[in-house]
Amino acid sequence: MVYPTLANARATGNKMLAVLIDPDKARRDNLQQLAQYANDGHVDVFLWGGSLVNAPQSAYYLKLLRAHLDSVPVVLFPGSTYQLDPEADAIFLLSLLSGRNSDLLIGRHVQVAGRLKQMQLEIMPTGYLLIDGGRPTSVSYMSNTTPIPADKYGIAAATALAGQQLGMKLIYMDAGSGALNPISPDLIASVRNEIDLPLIIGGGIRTPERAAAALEAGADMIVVGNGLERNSDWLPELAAAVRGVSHRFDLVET
Ligand code: 1GP
Repeated sequence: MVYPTLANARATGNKMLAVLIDPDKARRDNLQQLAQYANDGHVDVFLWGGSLVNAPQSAYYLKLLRAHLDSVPVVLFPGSTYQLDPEADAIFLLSLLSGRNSDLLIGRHVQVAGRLKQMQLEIMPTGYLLIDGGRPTSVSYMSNTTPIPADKYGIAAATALAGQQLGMKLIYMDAGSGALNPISPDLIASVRNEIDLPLIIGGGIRTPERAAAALEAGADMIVVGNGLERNSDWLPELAAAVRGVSHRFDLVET
């Protein structure tokens, strides 16, 4: 089960690192290398999903990744209902709370509810918030929604809180894949202070420093996709930065 680990991260300050793989951009050698890093203890969770579903080999690549992993879970982060796959361990069942597109708040969920039940994945109801990352991203375009402006801390915090009140189990704030600017520490801290749920932050995190800044501001798990797609050599350094923040939390606690 993935959720207890996330809840524990929130409770203890044991920070987590997720690597996002876009099935459309997956490459065999990169998947194998990422799996190796994960088996060596550098990755806590893989996320699997993207905006397009062109690649005919997507299901095959997910199987391949699973075959190479010892125990690290794979969570679906679906950009489309076509990305549901029973081969994964769990799913972030996203409601795009920052938008006003009813299809992404409830419509598509209804379409696939029966199918999802049959798959027996661990389902994590997720309040998903898009934050402006300095340039239009695939997800804002494809979802036909406007991200929350990067300096509207109150709106972001109120949106996350509404998600918690509606029964979401976690909040994922995303500047979108390839965002120019990651979500600022001040905005992360504002949301963190308003909710009790695990908080996931992604979009534009391309350096260990950016990862550490998001975690120190209150993220429980960060997500890195784009920055590892072509070159994953820096993953151990990234993982060390994540562990470094957890360690600092330990020192504060003791
Ligand atoms: C996007 O949060 C993820 O949904 C990851 O973003 O690809 O910019 O790392 P990047």
